[in-house]
Amino acid sequence: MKKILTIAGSDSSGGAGIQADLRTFAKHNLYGFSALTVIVTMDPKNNWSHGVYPIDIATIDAQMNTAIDGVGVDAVKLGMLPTPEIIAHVAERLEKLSKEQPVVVDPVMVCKGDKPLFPEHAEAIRTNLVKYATVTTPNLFEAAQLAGMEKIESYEDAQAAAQEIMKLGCGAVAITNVGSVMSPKTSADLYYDGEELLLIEGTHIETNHTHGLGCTFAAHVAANLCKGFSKRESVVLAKEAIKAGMKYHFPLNQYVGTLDFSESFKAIEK
Ligand code: PXL
Repeated sequence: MKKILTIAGSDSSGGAGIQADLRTFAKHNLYGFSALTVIVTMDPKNNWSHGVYPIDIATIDAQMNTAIDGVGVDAVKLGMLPTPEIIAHVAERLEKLSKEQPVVVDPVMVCKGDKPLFPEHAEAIRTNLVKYATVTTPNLFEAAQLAGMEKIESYEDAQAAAQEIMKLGCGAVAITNVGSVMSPKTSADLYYDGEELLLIEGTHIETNHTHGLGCTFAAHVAANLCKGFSKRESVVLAKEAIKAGMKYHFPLNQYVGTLDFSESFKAIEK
């Protein structure tokens, strides 16, 4: 039984974070477990505004000791790491681990909108974390931050960002939703590993039921790498799963919705 660890946050609404990761790992028939870095809440009485409650460093360290030293891992997925201190601690563990096991770095910088969680946060991810990624999976905002660009507004910008991100030392980058800045709009993702540049097509769906999509995509990439697929194949298969799940997106409440998990798994089982 292959074991895959997510070092990430809890999304109390269930669509993103470790909830999305563990659901995804289970469907891949992997042994998924977690080291929790932060708890995120949403306020139903206040326009679904987010609360971000980081876990203390000692508790995160103890979880990583349990999981990495005490159990052992075949792959690691990183999600929300809410402070530069937490990023530094996780990076320390990855220095050794990433030489032996695949690591997916989802450089989570925002929950909603385009404001980094903390001002120094994006910079810490850029300088400390991305170099350990077998594959990193930024969205457009995160890719611009990693590349030191103001904004990604075209396919050409996205290509330039992918080139810059590779210079940080990762094995490959998959920028999600690049199709949203192309004409006509699609949901295409851009894969680049330093040699091959691949636009992975997807149809644009007009909906705000996109909560947890980034986490779920990155979790599929990590699960596929854990099972032994190549970087490219892991990303292509992850996109297939997301496309299948988005066909049946559904609301969680008046504010957000997400993809249909069981549909996305049918794409894997094929
Ligand atoms: O989708 C980004 C994200 C990642 N991780 C956690 C979250 C969210 C967004 O809400 O809550 C824990």
